[in-house]
Amino acid sequence: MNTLNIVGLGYIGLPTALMFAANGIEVLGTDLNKELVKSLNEGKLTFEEKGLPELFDKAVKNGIKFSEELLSTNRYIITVPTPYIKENKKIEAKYVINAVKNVLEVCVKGAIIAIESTISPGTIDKFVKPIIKEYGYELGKDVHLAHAPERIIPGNMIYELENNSRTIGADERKVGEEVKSWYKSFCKGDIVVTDIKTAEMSKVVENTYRDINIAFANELAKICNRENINVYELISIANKHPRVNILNPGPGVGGHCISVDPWFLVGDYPDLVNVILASRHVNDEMPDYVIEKMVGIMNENGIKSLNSVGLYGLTYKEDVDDLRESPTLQILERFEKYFAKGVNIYDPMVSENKVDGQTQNFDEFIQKCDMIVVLTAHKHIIENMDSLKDKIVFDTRNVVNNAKKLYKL
Ligand code: SAJ
Repeated sequence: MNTLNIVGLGYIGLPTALMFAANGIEVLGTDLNKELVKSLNEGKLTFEEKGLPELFDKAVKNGIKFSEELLSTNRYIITVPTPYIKENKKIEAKYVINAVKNVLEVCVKGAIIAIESTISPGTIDKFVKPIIKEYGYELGKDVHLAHAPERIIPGNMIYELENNSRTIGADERKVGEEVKSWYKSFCKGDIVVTDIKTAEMSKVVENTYRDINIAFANELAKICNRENINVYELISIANKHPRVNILNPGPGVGGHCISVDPWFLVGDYPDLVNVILASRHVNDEMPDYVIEKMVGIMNENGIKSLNSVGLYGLTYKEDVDDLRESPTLQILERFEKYFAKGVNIYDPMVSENKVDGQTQNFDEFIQKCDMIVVLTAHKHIIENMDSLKDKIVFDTRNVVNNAKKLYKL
């Protein structure tokens, strides 16, 4: 088989490229970012993820290559970012469009381009197919398209790459089966082949489902707070019902997926979305709710300044180093807006100071703060629970069991 060119070596592209290579496929990973390519060529990984160093070693042994330049070949997987446009909530497809254009410049006749980036339903029809025409290629003959959305979760990417089932969308069945055969080189899960639009929709729907269910848990937390009911006990009781599975409330929904993808549906179907939009609002308002409770706890305990308050956790969830859309960053944005200065910040997963008030010294952080707000449930805080025992703790993740005074969401 010919070399597989993976275009975009971020959180999804890199592990995917390594996985193909580790399983015997000849792979070239391409990225526009010179520094990133240089770092990979020097054997240095660009982010932390369980099992990634071992996978990297295996892929390098099998001859994976990294370059800023694309290769002239007949199979490509595009894994570039797809943010949304803040003003109208529609997809920002420019990175996908550029990647497709770059591929069309070099690909051989009959090449398959599989887009793995999350895209809103209709993106391939609206944005990608016209480019193929613009380049004078005939779709289905000179170039073939597929959509192969990813499903892996940061923190458990390698396991999920191998074991999750996947969806491949292609309007030509033969192409769908061909792309399926690529992924079969490492994927032990079912691989379902469908059309492009259904595949596009399935990905966005999966993340929207989770957003809605987290919003439900967050709304319950607010209701329980007013009624003085322990929301975690309530959820664990309700979950004993065989058909109920409520998720956990938290300080908000971060990450590049769940807090982003539902907006694609809002942007494209504004007259139809109700539950989806309401859930987005509930989750987006959680940082405000955390601040409101935080201020209440400070007042109750006579804490007058943020200088003696610490936020534990900067990343969007536990045991990853990813800060994208993180609830803590959203809380800090609100502080900045109201000139609320002086809060202390610590995150064991973020080894470079990214925000004002951040320290790399956990002991110093603990010493300085009378009150700690736990915003991310890293293993580190569970292992260092003892250091919280003399503190006022506001635990938004329900992991702390040992504090002078303990408040939950
Ligand atoms: N969260 C809660 N309560 C919960 C679960 C999560 O507040 O009960 C919060 C997390 O703390 C985090 C956010 O939600 O801030 C999202 O975290 P996550 O672990 O649920 O998901 P992601 O964003 O890391 O990854 C998701 C996954 N999608 C689904 O589970 C449907 C993953 O499988 C996708 O591949 C990924 O999005 C993606 O790239 O689309």
